[in-house]
Amino acid sequence: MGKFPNNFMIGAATAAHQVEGNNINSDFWAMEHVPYSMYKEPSLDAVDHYHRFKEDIQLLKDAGCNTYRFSVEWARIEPKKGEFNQKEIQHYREVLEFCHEIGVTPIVTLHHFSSPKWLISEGGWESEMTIEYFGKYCQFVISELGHLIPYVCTINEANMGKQIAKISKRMMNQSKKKTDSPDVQVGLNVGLEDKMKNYYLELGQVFGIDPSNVQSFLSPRTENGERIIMKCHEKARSIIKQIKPEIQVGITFSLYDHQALPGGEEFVKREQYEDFLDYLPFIDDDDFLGVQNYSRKIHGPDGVVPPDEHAKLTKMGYEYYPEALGNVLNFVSQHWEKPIIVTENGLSTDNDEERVEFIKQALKGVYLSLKKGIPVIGYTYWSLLDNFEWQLGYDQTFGLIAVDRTTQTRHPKESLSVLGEININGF
Ligand code: GCO
Repeated sequence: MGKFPNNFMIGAATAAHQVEGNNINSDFWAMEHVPYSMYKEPSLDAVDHYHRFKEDIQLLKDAGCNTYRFSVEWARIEPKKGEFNQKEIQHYREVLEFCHEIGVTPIVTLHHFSSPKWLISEGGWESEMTIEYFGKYCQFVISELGHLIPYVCTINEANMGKQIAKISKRMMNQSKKKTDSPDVQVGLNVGLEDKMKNYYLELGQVFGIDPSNVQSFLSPRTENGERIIMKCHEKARSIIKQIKPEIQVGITFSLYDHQALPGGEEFVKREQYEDFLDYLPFIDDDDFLGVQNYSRKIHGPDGVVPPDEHAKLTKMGYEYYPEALGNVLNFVSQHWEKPIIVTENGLSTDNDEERVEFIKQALKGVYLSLKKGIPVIGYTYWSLLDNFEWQLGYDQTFGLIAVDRTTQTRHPKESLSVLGEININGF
């Protein structure tokens, strides 16, 4: 069919907490370990990428890919407020130097969901002070490592807190409705509510604050929290540009392909506004936009319609729909003219042939977008490795490389070779 331009970036993405292991000074480590934890299991050693990054990045390169997106872990760099750790900076310096040495372009995310535990004790992602704190962390990282970094994503999925707020509102409403009816599920819901309450009580103790003030990055966010996140982004961008103006700076958003059935058009418009258009004023001065897409959402006259009974689902439970990516690029390009990097796209499946098909389809969407003149400059598949999928633990398998966690042995999948092959020879 065709080939991507020579300077097009193709590779895979990870996030520090999900792969490195032993992120002991982070809020997630605390949330995973309290009694009544909502996490299926703790991250522990994860896939030991902290010690095995060379092997992992080399596998990506050997397959034919040229780009690696990863995150620097704030909780490692600043484990205690104001105490910046040179040893950890040295670690990320080595990761970056290794990328350059073997000809892989690094894309660095400064914040990918996890934060230092102390930040949450200070009010977390609803506190004005976080703007200053985040700025200082970025200043330190970029002063030390900026000369090795061509692309920075300041914040991963900046719109996530809003999406989570919507989901938890929907869940609360459903559980209220159920308590009114003699439904067998009532027990389950009441049990869940009790568990949540106990969980938050424990978190309050661990963070030393009132349970209602525990605001990690994935907590439901208020409008004020939304503003704070975007101020953090603006702060980071201006600091980066002061230190190293040539670094290309962007942010990433989680973007569904919203589709309307007759009567669902208004819902689509609203979701597109809330997910993306709402943020445009804050990213006007960015150099690129990070698009993260996994599936579509269909809206009917009463709101979201579940996938039809014949639809193929991924292991995460949402629809297998690789065409979503091309559609999202199309939508985004109507409002954004600067470069776009697909910073995440992928699926969890135990059937790697399915992953191969998904990657081919999704990349065709990217290729056709490019042909239409949409300035996409890169694609990093989520994820390089099977890893810690937050609350769902290690059962999910998004990776191009499987990992036997008892020995930490890597088993590259066919999909890794296919991705590299597309980079080298096209379709
Ligand atoms: C996200 C994060 C990743 C996830 C991935 C799969 O998009 O939620 O960036 O950390 O692991 O999306 O769910």
